[in-house]
Amino acid sequence: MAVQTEIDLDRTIEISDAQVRAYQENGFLQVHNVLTPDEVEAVRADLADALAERKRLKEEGEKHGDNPFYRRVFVQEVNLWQTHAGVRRLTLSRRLGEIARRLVGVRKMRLWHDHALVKMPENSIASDWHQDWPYWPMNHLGALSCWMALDDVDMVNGCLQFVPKSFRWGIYPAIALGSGKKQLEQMLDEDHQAQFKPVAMPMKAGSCTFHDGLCFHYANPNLSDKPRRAIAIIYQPDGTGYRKKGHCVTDPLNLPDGAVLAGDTFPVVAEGEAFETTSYLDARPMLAEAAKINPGRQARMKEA
Ligand SMILES: O=C(O)CCC(=O)C(=O)O
Repeated sequence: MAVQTEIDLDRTIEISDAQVRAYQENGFLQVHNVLTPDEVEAVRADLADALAERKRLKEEGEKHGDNPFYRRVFVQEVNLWQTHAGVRRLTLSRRLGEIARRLVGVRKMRLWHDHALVKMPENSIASDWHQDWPYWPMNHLGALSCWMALDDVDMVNGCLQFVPKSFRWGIYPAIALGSGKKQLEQMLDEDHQAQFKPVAMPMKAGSCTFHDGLCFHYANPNLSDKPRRAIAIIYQPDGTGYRKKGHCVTDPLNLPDGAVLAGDTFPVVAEGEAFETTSYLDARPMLAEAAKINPGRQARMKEA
């Protein structure tokens, strides 16, 4: 039975111009106390309920079942908003959606998907350095994740770490998370290796980070004795198109290449006037340019 809790996640919170500038300059932003302690409690209960419900509904042997390392990175469940009313309230909330819209500077922001990311304590391995966008079947840049901590996080239990400005390094190949390989060193261009100065984001439960789909990020293994619970909600600017490639969210939809990702699966989460700050999307390299910034990286990946 789904737990229903009384919280109002449509109340928005103020994001300053300085925060927007920081996001657009670095490709990530930490925002403290986005959820109150009561809201964190409610979301924790909803998440536990949604995960239990999903477990009951699902057969064993899912997509990542063939990679024994994947579950050591994290237990991941995608689109819990579609099966649980409590999670839906958070995932579709204006509070989070409006921050995402403000940071990117677009008129309308849609959901891409949510996912629970629970890093279990025993036998845990790192969430390898990666960019998210290469996993997504999109033909536009600009999608971003809100990573909401549902436990206090630090370097011991696997807080996120980001590399400032790395979202301007272009598109690197998608790496196999949990493969246990040190792929990044082989993959990075030399100048990017020199600029690779990660920043850790410890924070309290109810605080979150937003990161661009091309920002390199990572988390240590969870060395604590408790699960590290988080839910990440991924947003895409309205008008983002489909790039034909396998993905659990779009596979059942049979979309034609180039279709706009809209409709009930990708609801609008925030909409409003254009912002005075120009959208940083305008200043981003176009997809094709970003992909060919350094063609040598593909070759190095093949060698690795
Ligand atoms: O939760 C983690 O450990 C990694 C999260 C991540 O890669 C993401 O939210 O994009």
